[in-house]
Parts: sequence; C-alpha cells; structure tokens
Amino acid sequence: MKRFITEHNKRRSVSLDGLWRFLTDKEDQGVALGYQNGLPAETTSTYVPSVFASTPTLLGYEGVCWYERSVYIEKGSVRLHFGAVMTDCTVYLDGEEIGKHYGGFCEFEFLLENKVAGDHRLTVRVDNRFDAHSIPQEVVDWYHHGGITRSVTLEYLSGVSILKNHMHYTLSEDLSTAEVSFEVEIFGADAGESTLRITLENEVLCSMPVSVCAGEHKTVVTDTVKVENIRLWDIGAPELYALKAETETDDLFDRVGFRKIEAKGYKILLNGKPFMIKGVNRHEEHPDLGFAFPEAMMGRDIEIIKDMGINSIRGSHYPNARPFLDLLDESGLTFWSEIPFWGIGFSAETVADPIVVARGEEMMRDMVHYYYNHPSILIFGMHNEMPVSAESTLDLTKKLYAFLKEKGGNRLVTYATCYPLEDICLAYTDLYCINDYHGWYRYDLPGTADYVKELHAHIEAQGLPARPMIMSEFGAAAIYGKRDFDTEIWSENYQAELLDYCIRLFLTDEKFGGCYIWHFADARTSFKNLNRARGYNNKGILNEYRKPKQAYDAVKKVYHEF
Ligand code: ADA
Repeated sequence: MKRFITEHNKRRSVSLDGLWRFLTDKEDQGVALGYQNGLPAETTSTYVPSVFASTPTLLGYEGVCWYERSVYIEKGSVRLHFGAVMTDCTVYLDGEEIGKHYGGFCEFEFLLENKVAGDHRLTVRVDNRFDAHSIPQEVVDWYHHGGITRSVTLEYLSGVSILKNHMHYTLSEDLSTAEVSFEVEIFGADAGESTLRITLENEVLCSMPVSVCAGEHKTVVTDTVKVENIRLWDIGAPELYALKAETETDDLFDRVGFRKIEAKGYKILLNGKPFMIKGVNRHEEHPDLGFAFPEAMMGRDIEIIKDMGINSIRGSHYPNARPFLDLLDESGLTFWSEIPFWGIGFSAETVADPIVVARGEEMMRDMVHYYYNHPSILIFGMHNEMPVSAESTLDLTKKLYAFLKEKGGNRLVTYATCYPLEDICLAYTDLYCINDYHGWYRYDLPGTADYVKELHAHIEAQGLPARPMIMSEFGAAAIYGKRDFDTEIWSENYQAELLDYCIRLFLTDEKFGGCYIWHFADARTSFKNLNRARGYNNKGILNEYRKPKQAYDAVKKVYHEF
C-alpha cells in the first residue's frame, strides 16, 4: 500500500495508480448495461488517484462513475488494496463482483485467491451520492467529492503471508522498559509451515513456528518480551523503531514508537510530563485536487504547521492518508484521528438507524486496523457536533468508546460537542472537547470567558470527573487580503485578534488541556448546503493555496509564548 516507508522486501507490490478508463453513469444504468463486463468503446480516461471535480466538466457531479483498467496477475493469491474510494464502491474482476466498500476516507482491501496468470479486467463502480444512511449526511461543511481518491496497489502473496502486525506494549513506571507483544494476522496464500520472526531494530523479539491451510486466516499473539532502554517517541524528539515481521516467503515492515499518553485530573500527560495541546484543525483538501491531496504538499503543510509552534493536528473530520501519518510520526507532531460523523446533518433518528451505526462501527474498526501502530495518534475521535442530548447518540458513544478503550491502544478517546450544556454523553470521553464560536456566530468575543466559566461550573454541577477541557474548535472567517485599520468582521485583522485572545484565554486556564484552532487553511465547501462566502470555509489561518493571512503571525507569536 502507499506509504512513505518501504513495507516489503520479499513481497512484490505493483502500483495501479495512473490512467484508468473512465465513464460517468448519471442514470445509474451501468450494471444493467453490463459495464462490469467491459466499458463501451467511447470511454475516456482519468487519473487515479483523483476526484471527479478535478475534471472541470465534472465539477459538482454527484452520481455513479465507472473506472476500468487491465491488470496482470500472476498465478496465486493477491491483495488488492485501496487507500480510499469516495464513497460507495463495488469492485469487479473480469465481470465478477469481488466486494463492496462504503466510506470515503477508509482504507480497504480484497484478497483474491488462486488467480490464473494473465491479464485481468479490474472495474470499479463508484457512487458519491448521499442517502438516508450516509456518513457524513448530505449537509456537511466540505465539498461533495467523489472518485478513487487515494492510491491503489496490488501485492503478490505467497506461502504464509503477513496481513497485519500490531505492536502492543506497556511501559514500566519509569518509562525505561516495555513489555511488548505482537498481534499478527497471517494468511495462507499456500498451505504450509514457516517460522514467524519479528525484529525490532535489529533485535529478534520472536521466532515461532506457524502453519496455515490454503486460504486460512489466523491471528497469532506472540509471547510478551521485555525491551530495555526505551528511547521514547516525544514531541520534537520522535524516536522511531523499525519493526519487521517475516516468514520464509513474505514480510511486513513498519515503524513504531513508544510513548505514554494519559489524562490525569485537568492535565494531559505525555510520557509523564504535562502536555498542553497547541493545536489546529486541518482538512486534507486541495482547492483543485480535492481529497486526492498531493504528497509533496503534505510535507509542506507540516513545515508550515511546525513553524507556527503547533504541536497537534486534528484530522478534521476523517481519517487522513497514510503518507501524512508517516510524516507526522517522523515530525514529532501529534494527531487526533476521527471518523466523519459530522454533526448538523445527523438527527437523533438517523443516529438510531442500524445501518448508520453499523457503518460507523466499521469505519472505526478500519481506522484502528490500519492506523494502530502510528505513535503520533494520541487521540481517537468518535464524532463531531452530533445530537448529544439524544439517547441514540448516547448508545452510539457508549459503543464506540468501549471499542476504542479496548482495541484502540494507548490513546485518549473523545468527541467534539457544541451542545455541552445539554450533552448526556460526557461520561464517555477522556477529554471534554468543546467547539465554540462566540467571537464569530454570536459576535461576542468577550463572552467566551464567561462561557468557559459556565462550562466548568456545568461539569462540576453534573458531578462529572475532573478531566482536561479542550477547545476543539474556535475561530473566525477572514477573506484573504481584506486588511484594514479597523477590525471589521471578515477581516484578517479581526481573525488575528480573535485567535490571539482565545488562545491566551484557553492556555492560561488551569482546567484546560489545550485547544485546536478552526482551521489551518480555507477549504472548499458546498454552496448548496451552507451558503458560505466564495464557497469556502474561510476560517483558515492560510488561504486555500496556503498563503498566510495576518493570523499566521499572530498564532505563531502566541503559540511560541506558551
Ligand atoms: C463546526 C464544524 C466544522 C466547521 C465549523 C464552522 O464546528 O465542526 O467542520 O463547519 O463548525 O466553520 O462553522
């Protein structure tokens, strides 16, 4: 799969990025017309990965599109991996359905067994329409993109193959030693026996016999071993370890880190030391290329973010691309990863819909499955601005919270609420994360201070435990270039003043664990739903092409002071 690290030496993998045949199917007649058995001759082509809207004539397109290409498959089993397809897709090989996937920001894969060597036709039907069960719902504050938005890879599996290797660990009290074990998913590409060897840096931590039947999936949990002299992964000092799992015929590399995150009283502790989040929300969105975000720009965004003194990014509001997480691991920046349960669109009834719940749970499982080893992820987010006074949201929150606490590794689990005073879910979070725009939607910036007091009083009055509070969103829109002598709303001046005021307020409050500015860069949204100026959410510290507004210097100054 597409990463910024090499995942295999033994396993051969082939990128399927590039030109694919492409056809829109506005009337959704494709299956009846047999497109899965071959697209018509007049079909054009498009680049994978990309979004529909990067083709100017498809701007605003909502509907079905078909992708097709030929792939050479050697005899045996292969793993077909998609970085993300927006939003609903069905995948066919030589006309036969091999699987479906729902959810526009999650990785997924199919295993194809015993293929005949030769050229095969791979077809993907992609549908970006919304329905009653969509996550997010149609009303959402980002652009309705569609397409095969991240890389596609084909990998050849042979013998005892390794599909996953999660490193579990517990650090000693003084954080110098770790009790480590591995949960390894193996697959029998061919029936056989092998030795599973796991090395961390160059030390062999496990060597055990494994055997599988052809087509068999097995999860192996290794014995726990002690690793001494731990070099901790930390902010600005991101010590990473090379992790390798291999059998005679296959291998899987990763990079891991050891660190401990906790919430104690009002403090967040990273590696036992108080950690104040100086954060920013970021959409992984490019004004022309949408969610097919260019990799070189990921690195550039990180440099810009570091320059401002930011130490944490909230991947609002969906799992970000793996290469970005690789960069975060290596940069010593921390991350909040969440799934796109995005507020306003969801009614209490929709949250109770079993299809919606099942889809949400699957997205969460996918996120944990693929992202588990990334040390930069300190926080898993369950949802954003949902109807938290409803029993249905309480049920959902309980389920997701229990799952993440059990399976999510050493992470804080939370959600962002904009209705904290009516919120009945607050017992199921490790942090009280509030989105509040006093200085924007209410034009009452000084009111923020009173609101914060009210929030603390509310938590206490409810008898809820002392936990760090985070302002997970706050900000103001500013149109790039609108600067003046006064501080009118929509101006860069007003935005800069607001951010300076709020950050000082939050970071000097002893019950706060930090804040996340809304947001890094202006991001495209939908006129249809939200009627936003220019069709953008203009609360970026930078504009959509990453040109700094006045807020850039203001944020840099204040974050560097703390
Ligand atoms: C919400 C939401 C963000 C964005 C923001 C805004 O808090 O979570 O995605 O829409 O409001 O700009 O109003």
